[in-house]
Amino acid sequence: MSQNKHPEFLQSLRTIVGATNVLTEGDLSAWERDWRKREHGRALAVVRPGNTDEVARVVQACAAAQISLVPQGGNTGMVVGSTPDTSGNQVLLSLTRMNRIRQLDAANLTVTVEAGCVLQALQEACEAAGFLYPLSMASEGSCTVGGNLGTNAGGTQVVRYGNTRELCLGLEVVSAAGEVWNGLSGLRKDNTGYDLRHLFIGSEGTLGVITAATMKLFPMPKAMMTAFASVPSLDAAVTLLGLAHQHLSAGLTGFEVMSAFALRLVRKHFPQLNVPFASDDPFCVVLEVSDHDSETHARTLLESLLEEALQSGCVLDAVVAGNITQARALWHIRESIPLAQAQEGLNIKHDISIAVSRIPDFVRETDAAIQKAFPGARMVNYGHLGDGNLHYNVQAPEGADAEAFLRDQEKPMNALVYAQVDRYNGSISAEHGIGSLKREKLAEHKSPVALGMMRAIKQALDPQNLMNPGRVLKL
Ligand code: FAD
Ligand code: 2HG
Ligand code: ZN
Repeated sequence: MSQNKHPEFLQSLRTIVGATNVLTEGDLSAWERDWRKREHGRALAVVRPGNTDEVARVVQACAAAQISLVPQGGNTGMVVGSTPDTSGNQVLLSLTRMNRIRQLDAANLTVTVEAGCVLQALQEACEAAGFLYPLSMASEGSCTVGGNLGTNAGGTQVVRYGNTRELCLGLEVVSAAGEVWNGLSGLRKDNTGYDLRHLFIGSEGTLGVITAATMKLFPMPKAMMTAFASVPSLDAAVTLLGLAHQHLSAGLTGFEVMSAFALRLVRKHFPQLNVPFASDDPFCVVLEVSDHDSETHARTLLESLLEEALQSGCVLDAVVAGNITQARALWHIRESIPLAQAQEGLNIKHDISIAVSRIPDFVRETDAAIQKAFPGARMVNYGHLGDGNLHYNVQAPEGADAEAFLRDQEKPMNALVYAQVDRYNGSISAEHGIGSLKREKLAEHKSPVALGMMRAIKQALDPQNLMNPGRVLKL
């Protein structure tokens, strides 16, 4: 951090947001280092605006001084997109002071909320008013609505409610020129030309700063029932998913898969969590049913599904949570996998999507190719099977130096896995985004026509390239 750089500019920021909200000294690693500890950048200043007008004035000041900025919410992103580069010349714009729920419109089934609101705080406020805000993920205690929109986050309820994009009806955005676009209409129908909100959702802060959003709400289900089942193979997990769709239809609200090794890491690092089935069946599934009738009805549906699955052999064993505490405990096991991986050491992540029907073949083939090319590499395969989204992650061989593994093997490992993803017509980023970690890969795997249109949009909306430059696109 250099306090000698740009003194007049920093003074203008202090005038806009107040001196206590322009941080230039002390330990700023909470803002400067990414969650995975992949990069540690250096900011000119961490700036914490308190309202949309302040964001607009900060962006105007940056534009006038030709200083780029990086929007940040909870800094839980997985692809190094929310931290500054190492130049010490970027403003880190933290939205976390803007955390108000502006309006909950019960009749319209919408909530309008500021970008810095923590996801869990939003879920809880909606629940207190009798509504469900369904976006859910393990980082919900820290990630923010702005970050969810910036990355078009997915999570564990997408199979029923869709990802963040599908939940969003309108946005308020500060453009790269520092103008405020108020698109918080809350309309479910509005065909008046290009739907601008979709440009900003998933743009990872490269087109503008999202300051507020109007999001969809749902009636709170009367009952939610969770089961944890072991399955003999990924093919069986896919068969079970098909059965679950048939039995539960829109009542199926979660369907996650976890490999035996992923669960072994949870047992090792969080022994207090009581992972069911000590045996080493190849995969387990967490599935959830939500019901608008009654708990009895939900249980009957779930038990009839599991009965058929046990009889057909696609489920080997199953437990059904008896109450909400047990259900949370089962979900907690699944949600602890990324943390168990982090405890085990630095690892290579592949957040990929492939048509559900092709996932078993993909995994069979790719597992074999990896073991041939990287003997001993430990596959940590889990994820949102209901959405065709795997976290096809790789941990260094037992006892190996994880840092060296990452340094030497990440590139060839990515090349192998992403070539397979291409063969299977999949995506190299299902829900985490591109950030800087996958920027080069995007250029290799996206069509030149698509990349050309993306660059044209970036150029039109951010001609000075000041909004999170170097993320998503290589210009
Ligand atoms: P940040 O990390 O702060 O930012 C992410 C990106 O959005 C950056 O590019 C940033 O510049 C941009 N951004 C942030 N705020 C704004 C804004 N106001 N305007 C414009 N751009 C903005 N992700 C999933 O999709 N599904 C999961 O299941 C999931 N589980 C996770 C579990 C764990 C344990 C962890 C650590 C992460 C997980 N993530 C998951 C990744 C991450 O939590 C999500 O991407 C989340 O949406 C990021 O929110 P954030 O507020 O932390 O954003
Ligand atoms: C999850 O689904 C997150 O748990 C994190 O998306 C995935 O750490 C990962 O690879
Ligand atoms: Zn995920």
